[in-house]
Amino acid sequence: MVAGNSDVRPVAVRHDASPGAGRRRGAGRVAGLGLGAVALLTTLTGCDVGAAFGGFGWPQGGITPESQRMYDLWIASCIAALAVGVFVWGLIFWCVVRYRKRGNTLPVQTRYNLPMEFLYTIAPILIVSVLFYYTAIVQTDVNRESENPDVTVEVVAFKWNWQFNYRDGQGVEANTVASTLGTSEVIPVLVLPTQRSIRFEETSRDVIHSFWVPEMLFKRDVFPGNVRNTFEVSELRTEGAYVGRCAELCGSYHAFMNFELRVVSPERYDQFLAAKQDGSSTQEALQAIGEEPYAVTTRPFETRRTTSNFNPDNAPAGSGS
Ligand SMILES: [Cu+2]
Repeated sequence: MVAGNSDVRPVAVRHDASPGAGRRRGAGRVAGLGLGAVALLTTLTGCDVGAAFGGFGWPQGGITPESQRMYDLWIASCIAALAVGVFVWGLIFWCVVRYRKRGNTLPVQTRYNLPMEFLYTIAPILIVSVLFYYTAIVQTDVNRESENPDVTVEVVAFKWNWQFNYRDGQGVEANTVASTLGTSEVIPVLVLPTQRSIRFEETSRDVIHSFWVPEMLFKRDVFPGNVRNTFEVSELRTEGAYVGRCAELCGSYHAFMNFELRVVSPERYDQFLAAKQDGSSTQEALQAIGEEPYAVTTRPFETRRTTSNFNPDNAPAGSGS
């Protein structure tokens, strides 16, 4: 239809001389001021905006500075996306109203408007570049490891539990000074202090697991073999008990592979470690510093497998139908 219409003029037509141009320029200025004000307001009250909208789906209540930085990045990205979204929705509705069909005359065609095409090619690239820039900064920050962390703990994962080794240094060469081993009866409790930087060094005895404490808003895979995944938190801010989980499907009891992170004051952490080194069990050492001896956020899993319900006929392996 368009091709056959001799009235089509593939050039942009300037409206500056039309009677309504002044009014439109004024409206544009008001809209621009409004957008600027909204942007300024959201920048100034960024944190409150995040809280008001439930973190835009991001979990709140992270207990490390790293989790706070990731949260801030998410909130800022959401606000930026919403600002772009509101602007685009505004343009769409404005066009729908302003250029609604009024007759059979073909509207002004604005193809090959180079400045416009340049703008909507450059603008997304700029937006993505800014997002990439801040993402790279936060990611580098979260992955940063210090020369000499205050505490180093070796996380050993196996089907289907955890062992936590408190180390006297970094790397495989360091020695374990105290250890906590999880069993089917007792959930392993990882005791760590506030106000100190903590390095986690991960290794697996069998398959790939993943060390995850939801309140740290961070998880990292635990690999078997000689790959030693590490990460660090610059501090744990809030004392308390936090459930930890395996976040990598690792077999039948993956869902029950829980542990507990118990964050205590640095003084009580030192007392706990001293008690462990003196030969106390983790439960005795926890009791010695006035903590609950057993996990309070999760409990040992019940396998519910006996010969009567799992393999009632006592059929030997390989004889299944
Ligand atoms: Cu696992």
